[in-house]
Amino acid sequence: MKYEKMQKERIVVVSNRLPVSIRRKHKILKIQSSPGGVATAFQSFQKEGKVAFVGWPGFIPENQEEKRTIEEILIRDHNSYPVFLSSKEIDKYYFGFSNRAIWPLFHYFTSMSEFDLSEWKTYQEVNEKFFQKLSEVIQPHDIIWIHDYHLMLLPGLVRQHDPESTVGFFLHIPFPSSEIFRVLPWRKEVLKGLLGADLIGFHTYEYARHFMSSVLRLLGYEHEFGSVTIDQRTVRVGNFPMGIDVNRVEKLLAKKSVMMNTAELSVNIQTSRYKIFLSVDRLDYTKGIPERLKAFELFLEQNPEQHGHVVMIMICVPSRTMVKDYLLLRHEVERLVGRINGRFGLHGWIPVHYMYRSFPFEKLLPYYVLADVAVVTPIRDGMNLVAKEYVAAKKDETGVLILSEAAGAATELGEAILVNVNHTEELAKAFEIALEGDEAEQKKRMKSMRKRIHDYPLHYWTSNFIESLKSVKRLQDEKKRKKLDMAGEDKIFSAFKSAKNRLLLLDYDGTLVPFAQRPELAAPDDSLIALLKGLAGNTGNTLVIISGRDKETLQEWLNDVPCSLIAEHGAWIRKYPRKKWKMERPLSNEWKKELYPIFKQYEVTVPGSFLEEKDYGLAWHYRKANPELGQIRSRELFDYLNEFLANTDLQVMHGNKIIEVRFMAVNKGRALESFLMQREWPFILAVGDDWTDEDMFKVLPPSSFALKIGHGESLAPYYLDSVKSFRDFLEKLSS
Ligand code: GDG
Repeated sequence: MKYEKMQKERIVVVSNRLPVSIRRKHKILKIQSSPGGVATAFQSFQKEGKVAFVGWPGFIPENQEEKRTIEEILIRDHNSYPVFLSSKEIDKYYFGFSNRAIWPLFHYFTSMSEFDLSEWKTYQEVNEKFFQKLSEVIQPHDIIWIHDYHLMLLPGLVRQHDPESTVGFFLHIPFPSSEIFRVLPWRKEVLKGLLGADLIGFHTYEYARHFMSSVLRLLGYEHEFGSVTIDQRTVRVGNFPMGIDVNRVEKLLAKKSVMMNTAELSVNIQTSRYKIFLSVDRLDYTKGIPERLKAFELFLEQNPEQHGHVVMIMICVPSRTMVKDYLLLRHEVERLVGRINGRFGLHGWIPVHYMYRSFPFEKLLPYYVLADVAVVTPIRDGMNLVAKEYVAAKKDETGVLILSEAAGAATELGEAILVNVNHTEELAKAFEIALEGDEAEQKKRMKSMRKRIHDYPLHYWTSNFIESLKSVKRLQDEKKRKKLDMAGEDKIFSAFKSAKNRLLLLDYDGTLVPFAQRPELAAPDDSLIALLKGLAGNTGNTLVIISGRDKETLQEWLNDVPCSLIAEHGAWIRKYPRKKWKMERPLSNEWKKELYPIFKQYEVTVPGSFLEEKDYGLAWHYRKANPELGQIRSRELFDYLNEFLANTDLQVMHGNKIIEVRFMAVNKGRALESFLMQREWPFILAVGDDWTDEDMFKVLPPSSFALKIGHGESLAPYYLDSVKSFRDFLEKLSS
């Protein structure tokens, strides 16, 4: 189907469900927009007609005619483009792969994850189906924002068909540690699918870190400053904690009907008589509902004086009722509620009020307002908006929030009573603390949490994500413009010619010579020596070769070239015409004792790899190892060393088939200081290929020229594809 063309920039939001609900009542279709959720985040865009939605309408039409009618109405009245799914597809893609494989796995319930090939296939097919619909809807300049774990292959599909498109992806649930993620049989396909996006957002920094670590370990793409470069395309990974629509909450709180509901509820639940504990969640095993009940039971056991004075109101919203584990959970919860009420209930007092139903938000809000304590205890939760809604509803700054440390929200709401939900005694104690705590202190905490949720409301999340997505796009465009073309070359050549004193700073491996199987095999060929001699022989030129290699090798290979040498990333300098090496600053080697056995273990267990000991560095080379094994083990070692060396002055770098540890204080930038200060340089050219060269680019005066060999993020304003093209450039420069 072809749709009418839009002229303005539009955000196309793709998610499993559309923000509308459809019901059939007495053979008549009722279509309603459902407020709340992700759709609210786009309200301001919606008013200006700048947003469209693609998703499943949650309804299976009876025939083609009904399908067409629904589609027409949804597009006309709700800017919504439906993807119709069959009941088999819903069963396998939604209840199956999404909710029986991904949901438990990503929440660390590994043993509950079921991996079924036919469900995975349907998941792929449904993602294709979403893509088909999207490709009918999408127009040039649209921004596509894909949501959540149901559609992790979609970014990749969009990218394959339209390499230029602008695609963002946001995951609403946790991204697990790579140890957990790799359990998934189709892990690589999922990662590749996600990496089709330009920006991938998570609720917390932790999830973003887990994702990047999985990308490194499973696909071998490294990340720098929160970006991954894939086939010359930069993908940014970031954390965008989702806020709530504070305005909507406040408006509702001021609404007469809500105030009346609140007053009425206050009488019904007898707030003058009881302290109210409240929990609100979908009935899901990740939400820690049995854990909360067991802790409440213990609390009642340990605090008989509270009998008849406290009530726990539990609102459990029916969810995924077709999945077996949810049914079992419901039985478990109802059994526990029955047990507690049977054990402690007195005439006229029921400790747990359990409601298995959902409420319109206006009816839910009074519960938040009246609750003395909100108990939010997920075992694992991407963010948890209930915690934030409770805080938003507490206009008078009373109330206490008990919050699981395993909810994403805990990173923002640190003033809550943070608990480990698996520790029943600790959780039971938290109930006591919430009741007995100092009121002034509680108010202070609530006040500062309220300030935070006001500072980062839902529309901030939306605009922040969209702005970041646009900025990645700008960055990608800039990068395309950065390739050194004829005009760029001419600019460098003419600056070179008109300057009398020129400083040339050239990295060695990956810049002047390609990488070889073993480091000792990358010796300079005759034509390179001739080229360097030619350059250095020109009296206006000061040539510095600046490398991570040991000083002996550099000396042996480049002794005849009249140039200065910098070895081990700056630990050693030999300034032409002197022949003696000088150490930049006193360094200790104590650390090697600690790291040597770790490196040695990798040398022994990865055949073909070897250890190189430098004066002030240790390096493990795996170029000659079995490529797959080398890749896997190197990522593991890199990750491990990164953690191991945190808070030390040592740094681990993952170079080209090499893992190296060196001093942070020693870097190519520092090593250049004395050269840069030696005199005024009307012309400086610095060239390098990896991130150790970025330290050099950082210290260059603004008028200098910097050139990166290869792709990837760089401070250098220009890049060239290969060593060969750089050698050609140098030939032209020296001729
Ligand atoms: C996923 C992630 C992440 C609840 N009962 C009723 C009702 N609700 C509303 C709440 C709240 C929302 O549902 C629940 O959001 P949560 O964040 O608590 O949890 P999930 O549904 O699991 O959501 C989660 C979220 O996505 C957003 O990224 O925070 O971690 O798992 O807004 O108010 N709303 C109404 N009646 C109810 O009975 N109307």
